[in-house]
Amino acid sequence: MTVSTAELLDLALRVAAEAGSLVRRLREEAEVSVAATKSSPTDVVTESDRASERLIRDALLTARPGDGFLGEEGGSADGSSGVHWVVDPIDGTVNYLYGLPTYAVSIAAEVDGEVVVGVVHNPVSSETWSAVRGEGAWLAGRRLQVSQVSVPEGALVGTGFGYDPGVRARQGAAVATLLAQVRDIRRAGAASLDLCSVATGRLDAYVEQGLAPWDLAAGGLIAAEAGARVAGLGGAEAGRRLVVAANPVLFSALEPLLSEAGFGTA
Ligand code: LIP
Repeated sequence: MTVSTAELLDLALRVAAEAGSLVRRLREEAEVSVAATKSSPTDVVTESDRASERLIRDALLTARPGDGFLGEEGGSADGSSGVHWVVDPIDGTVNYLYGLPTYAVSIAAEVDGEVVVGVVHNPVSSETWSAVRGEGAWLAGRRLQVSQVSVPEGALVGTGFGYDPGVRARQGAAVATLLAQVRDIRRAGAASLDLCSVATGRLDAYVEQGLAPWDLAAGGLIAAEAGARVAGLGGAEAGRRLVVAANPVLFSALEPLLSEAGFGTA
């Protein structure tokens, strides 16, 4: 099927900006509270997450009624057009709950199962990253290029942790091993923004286990279109088991260290 990626990008940019304005206003005007918990008592959802997802889903499917939709907060819909939206209405929900400025609206469009458009919008910094497959990654009109750091000891590495205490213990042990082998570690709390930081050269690499499709879809395309290899270990695809993003030379240098430290183990 022929789909205009330019049309999908324009729609994603518009809707991400609208959702970003909504969640920022709710954060500034109201006391944000936990509406429910999910996989653990610390895996929270706020009414803002839900309101953002409703806005995004309604806007996208009103504009393109035949599309499919997958959202973190449960709003899913099958489609018939071949276009499927993958959305995190607020990525970095805990940061949002605490009033930390590191959260984003993440919107990706898949065509026949392949992510072709990605938009990540930080409503606090007013930064919007975007990418169309094969056409580069962009921020504020500037084409992005990942850093060229080639050795682990010179690499600033972003990471994150899941919500399950047992998983976190294993992830923490892996990060503790890696810490002595790299420049330093950063834990920002929003995967989509971590991936955009790799695309922008603000991080040299990113590694995290347990990401959901909506955490990865848009930011993964943006990082890849900026020159990063975005994958798991041993040739695996990036996914819930593990996501690693870095320029290809650094990726290869990091891979044995990540494996030996225990990243990606169940
Ligand atoms: C978050 C991810 C982050 C991870 C957090 C959380 P959420 O997504 O973006 O990378 O470390 O634990 O999963 O839950 O805020 O949408």
